[in-house]
Amino acid sequence: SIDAVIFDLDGVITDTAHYHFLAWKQLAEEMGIHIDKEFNERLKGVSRMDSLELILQEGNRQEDFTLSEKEAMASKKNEHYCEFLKKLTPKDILPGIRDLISGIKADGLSIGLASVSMNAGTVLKALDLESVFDFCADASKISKSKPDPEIFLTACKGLAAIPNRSIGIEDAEAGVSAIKTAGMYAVGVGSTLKKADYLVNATEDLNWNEIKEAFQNWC
Ligand code: B16
Ligand code: MG
Repeated sequence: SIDAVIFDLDGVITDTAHYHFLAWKQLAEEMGIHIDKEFNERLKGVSRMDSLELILQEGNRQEDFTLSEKEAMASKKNEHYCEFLKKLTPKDILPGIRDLISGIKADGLSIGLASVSMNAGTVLKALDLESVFDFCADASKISKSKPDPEIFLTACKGLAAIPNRSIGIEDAEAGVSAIKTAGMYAVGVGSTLKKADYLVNATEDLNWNEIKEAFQNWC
């Protein structure tokens, strides 16, 4: 049987992944570094400072800045990002997510969040989804970002759920790896996530009854 379902936030519940991209792009361009959507795939689920390192590497600039300069750059990115977040409303919940949550709740299962974002609380509030989650594992509760399994294991623990009886839903390669290393069942959103146990193209294709059935076959 299933203990819990644990959601990634950015890219699964809402498309803040796009806002992260725009904010990083703005910062990168100020430094003459070009990043595109394909490169952005590598930033999904990766912490703010680790994302900055990847961008600097991309532009061969990783040796050019001190730690405090990097911290200033990361805060600047976050300011750009928070500007975008002001526009976020419950209408920005991705298609299929509300029905999925209702199905899980109707079965009496726990729902958790596994987001390494320090803005996760602000995002959930803007979407009016705070009351949906029985436990939120966020940046304040972990020390390693995805693909480390820590965030998903922290969420399982907070929900008193056994990992191999729990489902994780992710849109990022690093996130799917984190779910699998945690020993959970991985639902991937996005056709490139080949390591997922169950794959859909987009959130609107997430069907709770089908996921449950696939999970039973995996057990
Ligand atoms: P912040 P998730 C992650 O959230 C994002 O996917 C990633 O792009 C971002 O850099 C990271 O959060 C940190 O976010 O700068 O807001 O602390 O996918 O784990 O929900
Ligand atoms: Mg994500």
